[in-house]
Amino acid sequence: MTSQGLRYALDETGDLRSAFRRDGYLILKNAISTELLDRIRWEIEETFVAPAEDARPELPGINVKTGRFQDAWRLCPSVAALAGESGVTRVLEDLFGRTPHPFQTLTFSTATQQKSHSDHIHFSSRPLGFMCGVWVALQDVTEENGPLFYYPGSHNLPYLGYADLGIEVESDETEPVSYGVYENRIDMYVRSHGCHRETFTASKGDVLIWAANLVHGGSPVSGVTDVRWSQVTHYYFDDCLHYTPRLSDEIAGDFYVRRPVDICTGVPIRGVEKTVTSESTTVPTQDINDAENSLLVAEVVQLTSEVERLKRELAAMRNTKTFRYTKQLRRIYRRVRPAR
Ligand SMILES: O=C(O)CCC(=O)C(=O)O
Repeated sequence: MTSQGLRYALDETGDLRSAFRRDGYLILKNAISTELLDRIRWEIEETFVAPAEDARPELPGINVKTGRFQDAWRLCPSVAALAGESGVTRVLEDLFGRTPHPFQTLTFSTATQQKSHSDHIHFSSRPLGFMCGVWVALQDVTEENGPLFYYPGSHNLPYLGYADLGIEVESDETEPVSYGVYENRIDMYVRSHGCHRETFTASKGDVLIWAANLVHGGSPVSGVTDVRWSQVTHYYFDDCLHYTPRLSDEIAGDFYVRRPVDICTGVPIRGVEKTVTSESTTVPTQDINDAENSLLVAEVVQLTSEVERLKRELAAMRNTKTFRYTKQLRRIYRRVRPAR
């Protein structure tokens, strides 16, 4: 990142972390070199768009017609270079206190016009919040060509999944329908909690970092063209359970676990395995309690027998001639002792 971009973020917000915590997003102006941004567009065009349809490389997630190029980093090194851009990753490390790992890229040549959602529904973590998206403008974006929108502060509302919004998923086939219902309900939800939509009319090279639970999307196109080059990179952090709430039944403890890999290093992101079931969590606890209980019971038994032994000793002592004799003496002494 140019020092200009980082200075903007610091000047505008004072403290990066508190601004990110308050708003759920952070803007870094003019943070990426034009050379890298242009190279991404050129590589995508050359690799996927220019070749005849039957000569195009077959990669899942690449859709030339809709202008959506998922994980183009597999064939375009510049896409990976942006995902690992050190100026951005340094800011992420500062915000989260852990090393960020890019695990997915979405490069777009057109406005996405996606409805409201938070990334939490697609990519989440336990502990919650250790995931973020980084959006980069590969060209200037205006009010007309479908700017990114977001609801500042919405990330501070509860993390909601389908079940929390009263959406039932019956099967894989009905899931896309449920997702449409989710988009409408999450939008209604954040607005009913006082959040207001803002749009990001970005200049080429501007970066917006969003928190996992920030509700955002793409505005409709209102001008003559839907051309709008941008790239989103999704990041995870080490030592979390990485999972997909959309495909999980969290209430039943059934997590759809992901095994993400760092795009830049090829190394799996260190995850926490979800191997603990309800049985195995209760059994050791019971074992510990049982062991503690046995020790306590043994102690009580020992103390009770000690008390019994002392009682017997006392009774025996009371029966001795010495005790009876000294008892008389103690009585006399109490009567004649001098007053204090
Ligand atoms: O770029 C956009 O218009 C929206 C992107 C978005 O919502 C996403 O990638 O999650």
